[in-house]
Amino acid sequence: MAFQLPELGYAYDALEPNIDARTMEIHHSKHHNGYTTKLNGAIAGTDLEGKSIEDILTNLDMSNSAVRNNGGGFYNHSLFWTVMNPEDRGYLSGDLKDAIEAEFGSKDAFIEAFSKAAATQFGSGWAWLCVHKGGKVEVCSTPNQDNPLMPGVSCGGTPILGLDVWEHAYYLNYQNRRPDYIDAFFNVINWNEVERRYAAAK
Ligand code: MN3
Repeated sequence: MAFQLPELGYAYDALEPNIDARTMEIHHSKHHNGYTTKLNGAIAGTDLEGKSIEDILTNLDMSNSAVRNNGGGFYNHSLFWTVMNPEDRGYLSGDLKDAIEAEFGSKDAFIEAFSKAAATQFGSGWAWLCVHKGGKVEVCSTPNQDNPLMPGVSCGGTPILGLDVWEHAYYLNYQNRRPDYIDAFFNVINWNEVERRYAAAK
């Protein structure tokens, strides 16, 4: 069964004014669709065909650039759409709130650390909140379409919140103002989904 482009779960304009409809449409229907198609092409007829994306990335041969770039792109965007929600955002609470406060001191200090990771990732990449077995959380960033599941990247654990800082994610609306895009992201985070992912991964 080939990988399928997942539905967004909301309309392209649902995250406005924080993320504009045109950006969302191109990002999902062109960029994410492209990663999905190329991933399927890269694994067709190999022993990776039929494996889960988590299995593929966790055991990835990092010299396999087609699977690294497109498998990462498929997984990262699939996560990204779910951690944003125009209506049901919830709020930081429960065990995840406790873990974030234990690591960073406060929600605001976490936001500062995550925003810094996103702003200082040079060129294209992602900022992440990851959880390690036992529940400890970590903020980091990765270049291109790499992610924390892959072997030998700068951070580990399971990503539970990710922010795309490729220019294609914000340039139409924000041009070079990546920090404004990062601030806007915090207006649309679906904390219920992040917390669900935390509970499943810790
Ligand atoms: Mn992207």
